[in-house]
Formats: sequence, structure tokens, C-alpha cells
Amino acid sequence: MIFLLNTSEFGNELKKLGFDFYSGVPCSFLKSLINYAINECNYIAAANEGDAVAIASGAYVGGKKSVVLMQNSGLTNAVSPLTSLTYPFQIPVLGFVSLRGEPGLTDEPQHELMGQITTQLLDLMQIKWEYLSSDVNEAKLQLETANEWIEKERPFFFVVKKDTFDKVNLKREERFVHHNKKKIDKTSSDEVPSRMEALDVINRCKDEKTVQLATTGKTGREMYELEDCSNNLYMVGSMGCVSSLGLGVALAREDLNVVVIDGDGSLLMRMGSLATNGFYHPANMLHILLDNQTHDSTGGQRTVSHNVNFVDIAAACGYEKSIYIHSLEELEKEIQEWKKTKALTFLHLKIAKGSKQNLGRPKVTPREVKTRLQRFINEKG
Ligand SMILES: Cc1ncc(C[n+]2csc(CCOP(=O)(O)OP(=O)(O)O)c2C)c(N)n1
Repeated sequence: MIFLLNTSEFGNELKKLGFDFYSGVPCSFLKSLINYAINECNYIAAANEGDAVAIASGAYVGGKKSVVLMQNSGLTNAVSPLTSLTYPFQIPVLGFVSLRGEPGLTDEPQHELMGQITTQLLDLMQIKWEYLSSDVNEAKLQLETANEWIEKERPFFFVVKKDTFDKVNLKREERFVHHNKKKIDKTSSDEVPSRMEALDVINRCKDEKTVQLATTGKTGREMYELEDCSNNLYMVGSMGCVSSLGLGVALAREDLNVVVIDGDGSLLMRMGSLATNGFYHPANMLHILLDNQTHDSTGGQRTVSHNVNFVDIAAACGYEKSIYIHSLEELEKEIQEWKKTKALTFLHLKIAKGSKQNLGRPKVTPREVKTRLQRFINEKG
């Protein structure tokens, strides 16, 4: 006879410890815990597991204790943020990863290798983990241990074998509404300012409730050089994750003005995040794309953004407003407009390639950046 873990009792225990924000991508082994999270907590359905880690990280920075759920095949999708976001910034997420392809059990061929290396991969990433017990009392003790790691700002993962959770059905039906109300396409020639000029406009528009998240590479470095302040986060790694991080912060703290500054290479890398952002459509998030049509930070190699109509895509993904920006003046006008009227907004600005000579790098460590941003956010609470 198989004894299954009482999912609701376990989920309530998680909730008692403060874990009530979830993000993930489904796996049948985790179905019941996901259903519990959808029924009883806040569950954000990510487009991929890496985005889920970034969303959960944002929620953590915004003051939530957060959980990520994924199949082990998706752990590979999450390697970039688990090694270059949660590790350097010391963002503790609690993870549940299924063990498809468990050695000794019959499973599909695509899970065979991952089943053998899941725990080794966690070890390699220096993530503390345990197999989740299906005995509820043992599992509760395990949760206490996990919570101690989280409190020490270290991630902790449970590896979940087949037939661990008992059945939970979905209670709530999601409502599907398309939110795009305004789309403005390119209508005239572009001013094509430098990235620094664009960042300067963005930075001058900030107020006491603004959090600024800058994408990987020179965007963050220029932002730092422009003005290093506690409401900024320079996303040194985890390329493509900046708007997912922003989504997490924006959902966790609806009173903040969350400004996400993206690059075309970064956005293309994880474009599925636009769909997630549009679906959850936090009104307090502004997503600005500075598009130089290159991977400028790594030597100016062309990206494939030339044919891409980002304004159309963001609108189609459900951003309430999606606007092509031709000049710095328009940029400032639309930022002010967003602050006044609040609605998930996407702004696409073409910028010039290149940056200033001898551009520095943040001297403040990622962990310090995170800690002071958390303090900034807490003080606004
Ligand atoms: C997953 C991953 N792949 C590659 C890199 C190397 N990298 C850092 S910044 C960057 C270019 C980013 O391009 P874009 O977002 O267009 O910004 P830009 O450099 O043009 O400002 C690359 C390829 C990385 N940090 N992470």
C-alpha cells in the first residue's frame, strides 16, 4: 500500500511558515501541490522554469517567501538564474523539483539521463536538497530544515518522487481577458539617442516609490555610472530574466512603481516572459526596451531584432499599452503618463550602438544591491 502526503496539510504548513507565493511550470508529479497553490495562494504560471525562478526572486525582494515548482527536465531551463541570479544575489527560493526518470523505475526515454543527474545537478549548483518524505510528520520536519536555510538566505530544493502527494483538485476557474487597449506603432523617423541619454531620462523620472531594474551587461553598468542608488538593481547575470524579476516585485508590492529596462538581445532570449507579464498585467510595471539591434555588451554583434515588431508582440501578449517611442521627449512623456494613469506598459525605443569608453562596473556586490533594495522597499511599506 502506498501512503501519500496530505497535500493540503503540507501546503498549509508551508503557508504557516510564510510561503504563499508560487511560480512554476507544471509536472504531473507536482500537480496536487500546484493545484493547492492555485486554490489557496498566489501561483504565477511561468513560460519556463528559469522565468519562474526570476519571478519568485522578484517576489522575495518584494518581501514574500516564495516557492518554485518544476519538472526535473525544466531544471536545465533554470540553470542560468539559479547560478547567476539567486547565487550571487543570495536570493533564497524554496524549490520543488520532480524526479522523472528515477533510476530503477520505468519512465519515458527523455527522462532517463535527467533522472540520473538531477541531484548531482543540484549539488553542482551548491543547492541544498532532500527527497521529500511522503510521511506528513517527517515532511513537516523537513520543511523546518528548509526554512532554516531560507532564513540564512540560501536556496533549498525538495526532490519529489512519483506518487508523493495525494490528490487536490482545482477549485477556481481562471478568467481569460485580453488587456491590450492601446497600441501605437512607429510613425516617423527615430532620434536614436545613446543608451546613457535614454537612461538619464528614465532616471530623472523616478520618484520615491520607483524601483529600477536594469538588464544584464552595459545597461546596468551605465545605470550604475549615472547614479548608484538603493532603488536600483543591476542584473549582472541571468540574461533575459529582468522583466520576470520585475513581475515578481510588482506583484508582491503593488504600491511600488517598477521600471524594467531591457535590451533586445535579452528580451529575445526569453520572449515567453512577455506572455506571462501580459497575462498577470501588473499596472505598476513599466517595461522599457532599449533596442540597439546588437549584443552591445559583448562586442556589438547583431541580434535578430531587425524584423521583430516588439510593439505588436507586447500588445498581442496583453500589455495594456504598447507604444513605439521615437525620441527622448516622447520617452519622458510616456513615463510620466504611466505614473499618472498606471497600466502595464511597454515602450520600445531604438537607441544607438556603443557606450562610453572605459565604462566601469558596479563596485557594490550583487548581495549588497539586493539587501539595500529590500531595505528601500521595506521602508516604503
Ligand atoms: C545566458 C547568457 N548568455 C550570454 C551572456 C553574455 N551576455 C551578456 S550581456 C549580453 C548582450 C545583451 O544584449 P542586449 O540585451 O541587447 O543588451 P546590450 O548589450 O545591447 O545593451 C550577452 C550576450 C550572458 N550573460 N548570459
